[in-house]
Amino acid sequence: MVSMGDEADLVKSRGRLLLVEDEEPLRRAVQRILERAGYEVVTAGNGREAQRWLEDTSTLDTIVSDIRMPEMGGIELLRAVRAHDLDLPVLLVTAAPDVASAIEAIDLGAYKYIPKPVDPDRLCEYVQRAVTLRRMARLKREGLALLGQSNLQAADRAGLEASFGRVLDTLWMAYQPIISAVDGAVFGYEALLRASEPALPHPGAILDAAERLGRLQDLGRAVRTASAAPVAEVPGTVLFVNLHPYDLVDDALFAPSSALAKIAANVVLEITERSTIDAIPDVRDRVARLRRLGFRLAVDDLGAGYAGLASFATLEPELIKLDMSLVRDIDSNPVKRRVVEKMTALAHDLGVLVVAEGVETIAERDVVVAIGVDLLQGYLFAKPGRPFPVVRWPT
Ligand code: G
Ligand code: MN
Repeated sequence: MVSMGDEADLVKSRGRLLLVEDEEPLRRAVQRILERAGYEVVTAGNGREAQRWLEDTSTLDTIVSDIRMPEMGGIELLRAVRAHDLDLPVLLVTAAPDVASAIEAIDLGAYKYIPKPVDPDRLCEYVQRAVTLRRMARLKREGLALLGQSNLQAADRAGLEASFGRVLDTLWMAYQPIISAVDGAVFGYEALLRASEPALPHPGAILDAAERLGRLQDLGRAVRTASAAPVAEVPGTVLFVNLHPYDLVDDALFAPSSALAKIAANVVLEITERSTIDAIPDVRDRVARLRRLGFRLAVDDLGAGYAGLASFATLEPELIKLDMSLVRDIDSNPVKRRVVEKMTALAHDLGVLVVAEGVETIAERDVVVAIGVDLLQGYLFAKPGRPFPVVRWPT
């Protein structure tokens, strides 16, 4: 919470920024823009000079840094920041990010790229959002502390690393059946991440930790290997595996010798519509390579409230999975019903199969079946469990 003393400070400043830029005229210009927008700005001429501000990052709300600088560049600075502060937003300014530094920056949780020449309005907009994020992260930590929750250790890197290590050690996959809407026969199973680590109690928290620690690749590889194991023992079983967009830049995903690639003809890779994949370098080429290995693709969480159908156009999926928010109460909500009808018709025009996720009631099932959805998944038929839960078809 903001104490009274801080409130007085807030009137003076909208936030405290560290600006790191080696070209002095540009540094001055950007500083002026930010100060006019109401921020307090401290500056450094390169990453090394910036380091003295990192001893206590709690006084900073956001870093704005150039990438290419003498002595110590922006990516190295970002790495130094992440060594002890997991949520200080870092905005990177660059003329042209190359693929390698872009990947590393994503890995280290860079907040955004700002292209040069710097557009003042865009800069201020990004900075404002970053500062807000920083304050939200602070409030969340303080709130958790007040509640005495163990997630508090997510605030410090060592604690989070230990928790994440225990996740990798105890990781297992639950499987949830995906069944035919026509006769309830099993079509396949979605593998869902589970672990016994109290500090990271659900898949969202685990993914968040992996992202903050730059360990998404390790998590993705562990998930894919674990997912494939029981399925490979029952030949012909169709497996649905969730990919994080970041997995698409991991070469291991494209290795024909991987456990998953060996059963690729029976694997559907789910990629969520919630985050954009268009930032991934050569994404279309990567998708084509997955197809050549034999994988099918699904857009997950379709209609989850995020804009556009960007990943649909990029992936040209064989299947779409309608988000459970569209399925919930569809029997009493004509708008959802029309949306699902339209999406299903569109998908069928394109030869795409439609899965309805999160079906919980008989009434919901009956409506999506009447609409002509192809496949069903949800607690009504089976909860996720160890391989392989039995399906119910209640009447
Ligand atoms: O993002 P994705 O669609 O892959 O997430 C699937 C999640 O939804 C899993 O965590 C799974 O446990 C959960 N889930 C599966 N079926 C149902 C359901 O019928 N109702 C609800 N509320 N959650 C479900
Ligand atoms: Mn999914």
